[in-house]
Amino acid sequence: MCRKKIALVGAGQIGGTMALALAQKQLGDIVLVDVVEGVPQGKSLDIMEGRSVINSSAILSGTNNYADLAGSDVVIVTAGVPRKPGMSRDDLLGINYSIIEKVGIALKETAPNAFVIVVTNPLDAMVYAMQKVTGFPANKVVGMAGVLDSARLACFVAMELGVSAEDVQAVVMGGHGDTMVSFYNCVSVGGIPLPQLMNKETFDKLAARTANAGGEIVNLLKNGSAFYSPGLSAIKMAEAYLLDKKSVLTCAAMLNGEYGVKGLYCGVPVVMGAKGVEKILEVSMNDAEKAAFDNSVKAVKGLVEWVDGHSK
Ligand code: TXD
Repeated sequence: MCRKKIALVGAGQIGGTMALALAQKQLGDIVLVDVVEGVPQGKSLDIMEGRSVINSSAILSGTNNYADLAGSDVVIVTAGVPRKPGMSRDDLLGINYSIIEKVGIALKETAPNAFVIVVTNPLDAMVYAMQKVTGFPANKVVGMAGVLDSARLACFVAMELGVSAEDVQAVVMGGHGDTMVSFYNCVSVGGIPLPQLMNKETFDKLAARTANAGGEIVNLLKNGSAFYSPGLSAIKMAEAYLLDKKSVLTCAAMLNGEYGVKGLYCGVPVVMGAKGVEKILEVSMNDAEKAAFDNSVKAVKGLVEWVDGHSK
């Protein structure tokens, strides 16, 4: 059992999923924070009561007070609203920005040394806003999207080939929106490059489903967005940091000239360990992939300009 303090800001669908996964993995003690009275307290108590069933000694608590974030080692932020059918992630910009700003101001006061993982949409703009509001080093503020998008593509490839998803590794980069880019040459199936097993036409269909995978679930749920796989993806990032795993994960990281981009957060593969983002890995792209990636960066830029125009 690792006795680090992990704060989950937002105790909704993803927050609750993460609390359970963290307790099962015993990655630390868990504080759930939300503005709704009773929900963080109720969810943490519910999991506390199940600990003897899952053999966990994690301690969970729930609060409506940001002061309880004090001394957190890791903070995962899902505070905000999810989309409903017919909405794009970008439609959440205004409402979620004001929430991220509040949480960021609180984090600056209470947990200046934390590793911060932002999950709230529109992801790339929200993680940019969080870094800007807190002023924390960019390697300690990251966004979760690429782990999820890559897992979705890996799932669809595994389903198509009839193989185990655990043997498929995939890379989906760019902004977490309709313009995200799936890389044909970066998928491996048990170490075998995908182009040896699947033609590009089939892959393109799976890539299109990946770009729309969040919307597919929103349309099914009708009253919210995906939460199990997003929650598990964020925990994978927290684990890489807490256990200094040097994991290669795709996440929204601040680019400083890599891929020809400077000063923007965008989904790229990184090495994640005890220093947070320890290195950004540069994937070589063909002309079509580079054009698609640049188009995705352009979409992120538009949202970030809005944030810059609204931040104090
Ligand atoms: O890949 C990704 N990054 C994502 C992101 C994948 C799926 C969903 N993604 C986004 O995560 C989604 O669009 C939302 O913006 C967030 C959270 O999704 P979730 O499904 O967990 O939403 P809920 O269930 O509505 O939970 C949000 C909680 C809710 O309990 C609110 O009361 C709370 O956030 N909330 C706050 N907590 C703390 N502080 C403030 N200010 C606050 N405002 C709302």
